[in-house]
Amino acid sequence: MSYSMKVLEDTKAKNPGQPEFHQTLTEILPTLQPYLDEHRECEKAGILERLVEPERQIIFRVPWVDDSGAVHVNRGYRVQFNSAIGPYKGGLRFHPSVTLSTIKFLGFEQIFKNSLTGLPIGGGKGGSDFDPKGKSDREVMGFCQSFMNELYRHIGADTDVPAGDIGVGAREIGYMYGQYKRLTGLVDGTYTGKSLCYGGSLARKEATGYGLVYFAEQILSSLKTTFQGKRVLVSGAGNVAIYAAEKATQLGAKVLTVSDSSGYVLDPDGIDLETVKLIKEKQRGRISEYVKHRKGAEYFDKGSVWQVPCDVALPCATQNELNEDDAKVLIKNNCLAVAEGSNMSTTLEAVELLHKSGVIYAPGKASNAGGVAVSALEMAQNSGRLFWPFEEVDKKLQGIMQNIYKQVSETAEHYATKNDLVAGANIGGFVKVCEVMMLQGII
Ligand code: NDP
Ligand code: 2IT
Repeated sequence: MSYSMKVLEDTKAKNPGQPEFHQTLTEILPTLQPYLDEHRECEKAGILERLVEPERQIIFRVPWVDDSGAVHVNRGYRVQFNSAIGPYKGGLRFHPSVTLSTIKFLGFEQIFKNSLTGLPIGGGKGGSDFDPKGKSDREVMGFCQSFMNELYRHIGADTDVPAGDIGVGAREIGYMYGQYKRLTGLVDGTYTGKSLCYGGSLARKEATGYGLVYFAEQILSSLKTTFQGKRVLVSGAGNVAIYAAEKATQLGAKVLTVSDSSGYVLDPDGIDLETVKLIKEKQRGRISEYVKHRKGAEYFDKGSVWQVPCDVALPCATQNELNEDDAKVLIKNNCLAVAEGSNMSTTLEAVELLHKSGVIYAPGKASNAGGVAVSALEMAQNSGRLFWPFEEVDKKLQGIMQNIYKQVSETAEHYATKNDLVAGANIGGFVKVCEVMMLQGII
């Protein structure tokens, strides 16, 4: 058995009941073998055994009181996975489905993603099974303050810098950063995705979605085409989805769909983003309300966006939202590319099918790295007490996404096949982390 397969089997056995973590290990570890064959010293140094074991996992109680006076207890997590190349960096997810397995899969992916950005950030992730949906601002504040009462002692500008993810946006970050400041007395920018008026970076809100489209633009360019006139499917209607749809539209594409966990909207005239922003960013409403604002649009509470014929698919909601049956429909409809905005959007079976059928598939750790990249730029601005204009951050983001595509596609060509962006992203992200782990000794 190869080194990577052995570590895969051992790690799965050692971490039972963590299906999402097993899935990311299964996707990543075997693809590293060609590099490990060339670099036998990695096995001797136990690189993989150390990589799959988080440096630290923090699990804590988060008690809070709702508006009726009832007491609730949620579970909080921060998994500090790997600090080889910089402070732990990664978002916090608040969603009822969150378990240790979810946070470990996201944290493991983050190690490779952050390395691909070329910036000095390690991998971490956290969150809670708390559901902010339907809660009052006071309840969300109470929860965030309680969450910080424990988390604050584990984070810092040079140790671990959290950010947003599903269910954590500017409101939650504001409440958490406020409490962090109160408990530590520090105003050191620990947290990214902050509002602009207290240290946030311009273009951070847009960064993941715009970055995704900049990455997909590179894929289309390799096929000698552009976004102009393309039919694009976007799933989700949150931060990543909205700004992916915005940039694709700016580049001349027609975005046909958006969705949330209740259903999806098809607008044959192209999704109107002002309407989506009003419903989702201002009213915190459901996407079904879209059809009240736009004639000709239809709402479906069954099925998925992937049934709609398209040229490019951009999943931007959550993990495993695109399965084998969806992949079959995309292939039948001659879709050119699937680029992930969400993390691990696509099941392993669907990825294999897309790859075999020649649909170019970009894994999230490469194509959605724009968010964390601009987070690292926010950290840089905070430590320099600087504030860069939108155009400057956006230009840097474009350069970073182009570099990631180049690095990933060249690595794929060297170690696997030209369009195997999975192998390219995994090996591309691994090399730097591995080299640093070798240099820093057995820790
Ligand atoms: P948001 O909370 O802003 O939006 C999430 C969207 O996805 C909502 O429309 C939500 O619908 C939908 N969704 C969430 N969970 C499910 C589910 N179980 N089934 C169906 N739909 C679901 O989150 P983001 O836009 O920030 O994140 C979206 C994805 O992008 C996540 O996978 C995240 O990890 C990834 N990502 C985010 C980055 C960022 O900077 N924010 C950076 C890189 C990746 P509903 O309202 O009904 O729950
Ligand atoms: O998955 C991700 O990369 C994020 N949620 C963003 C992390 C960050 O630190 O900006």
